[in-house]
Amino acid sequence: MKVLLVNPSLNRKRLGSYWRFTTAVPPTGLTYLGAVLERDGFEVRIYDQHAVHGSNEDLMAIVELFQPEVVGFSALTFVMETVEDAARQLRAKHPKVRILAGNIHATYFPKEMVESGIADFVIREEGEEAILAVCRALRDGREPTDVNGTTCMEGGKVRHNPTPAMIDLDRLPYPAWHLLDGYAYVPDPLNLAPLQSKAQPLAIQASRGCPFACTFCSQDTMYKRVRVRSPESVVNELEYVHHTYGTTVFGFIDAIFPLSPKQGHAFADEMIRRGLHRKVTWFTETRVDLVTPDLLKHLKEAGLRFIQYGIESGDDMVLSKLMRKKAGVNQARQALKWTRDLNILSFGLFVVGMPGETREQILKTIEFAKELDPDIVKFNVAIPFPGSELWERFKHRVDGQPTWKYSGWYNASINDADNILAGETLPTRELMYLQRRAMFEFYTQPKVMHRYFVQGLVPIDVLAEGFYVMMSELVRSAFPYARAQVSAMAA
Ligand code: B12
Repeated sequence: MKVLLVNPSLNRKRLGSYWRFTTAVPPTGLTYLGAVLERDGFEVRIYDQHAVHGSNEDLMAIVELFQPEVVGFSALTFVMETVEDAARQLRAKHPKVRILAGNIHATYFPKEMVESGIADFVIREEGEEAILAVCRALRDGREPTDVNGTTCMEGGKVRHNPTPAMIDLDRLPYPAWHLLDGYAYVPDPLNLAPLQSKAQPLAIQASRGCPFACTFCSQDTMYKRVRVRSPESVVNELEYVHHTYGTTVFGFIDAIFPLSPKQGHAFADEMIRRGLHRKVTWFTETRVDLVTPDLLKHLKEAGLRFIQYGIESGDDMVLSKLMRKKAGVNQARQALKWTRDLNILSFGLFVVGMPGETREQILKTIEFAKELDPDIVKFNVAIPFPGSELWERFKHRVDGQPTWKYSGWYNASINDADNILAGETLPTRELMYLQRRAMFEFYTQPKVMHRYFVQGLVPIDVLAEGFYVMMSELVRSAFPYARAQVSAMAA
């Protein structure tokens, strides 16, 4: 039986020029699903529509060619418009195809997705065991209405089957990377020169879940318990993938890696003991309060070249009260200094526009980013992601309306009417403008430009593209903001 798994595209119109700059990182969840299905004899293809900026017309052409019995969508909140449209087209053109949906958005809106007919079966939380059970039943000609971890329609009513026990990570096969042959992935949005490699950069996962509960994140509710693989098992996989696919650059996709100095040191020891630190380099995302100079040094010896830190804000009150981050600005200062001293590249991630956050606090965050001086930064506007505490607090505002509508945040023409947090934060247009200004202010600093242009940290084509996107987004957001200011003054 044939199964097509799809990583959907973001909506081009909503994204504006950011569309050209969406990062193509391998969809690891789909390669895990592909691996369990192939092990059971299914014929699997992955269409990474996101990576190739593909359309639903392209998807229909692939369905026409491959003729799958099952199509499964990776349904994150931001891609729901694409999924909905694709499902509509599939129903019209290929009515026999059974549609599955998984990932975060499907996990939190299973009822809505099956009732509206977008999906026949929603697979909640981790997908490996449930997708196998659903596909096996379909292969055997049975209707899989009773599979644990799924939601579907039965006799005109929604059937919500119980959530199964969490998966033992050590029993999973390695991701089926061959299913992504032909796609071009990059290790980070700016494709930093020291991280480039001839072979594809691929992903590795050492844990699922997160022990922290930041108010803007859904990781702690999507995976209710943290599970960590042994360092041996992780290094076995790295070694296997390196030998099989020639991979020399790996990215950890854990919420946090390492979760503790103990886990980090044990992993580094194992990498060095096997000599893998001479063959591969890797990057990761962690917290500023979980690193020490010793740990960073050891990780660097083991191949670490690039760290992403969720720094979020330059104001301790925002960090502790509004975000419940449990890490402060001084810890960020230290971590960034240690990282730079060791010549490890860094990526600072910031969030602006939390409910209750003031203009002054946002401006402070912009200054703080410049002071910390990571190699790359990204400022996101706070979004109430389904599954997060922020969402729980404000979801009543969108009752009965399509939830994905409120994911159009990066659209500079968005106004308060489309903003679920309107009234709780700065006016939407001002927030959009400040976010774009933050990027502009950071990237146009002479020291940053010097690093990029003179030292060649960022490839020239990416630089040109990046500057085009940054300028056009700044202009796109500045006009509506200025207009709003003028009408406020007139009133
Ligand atoms: C790698 C990554 C990406 C990759 C790959 C995304 C993908 N679709 O797989 C890329 C770069 C493409 C990406 C893009 C985006 N991402 Co992203 N990404 C991540 C990251 C870091 C890891 C995800 C991962 O691989 N996990 C490991 C695998 C094993 O788990 P998984 O993906 O959850 O898959 C399991 C289940 O969800 C389920 N499942 C998943 N898909 C399917 C499909 C079917 C049919 C079934 C049955 C089951 C199923 O089974 C899988 C195996 O158990 C997470 C943060 C994190 N640390 O988790 C953010 C995260 C998922 N991304 C996020 C966001 C916001 C985005 C973007 C919108 C960013 C942007 N502004 O461009 C885009 C969306 C584009 C898209 N097409 O999905 C949010 C999602 C929030 C939400 N509610 O939707 C997260 C949680 C980060 C965050 N906290 O902000 N992302």
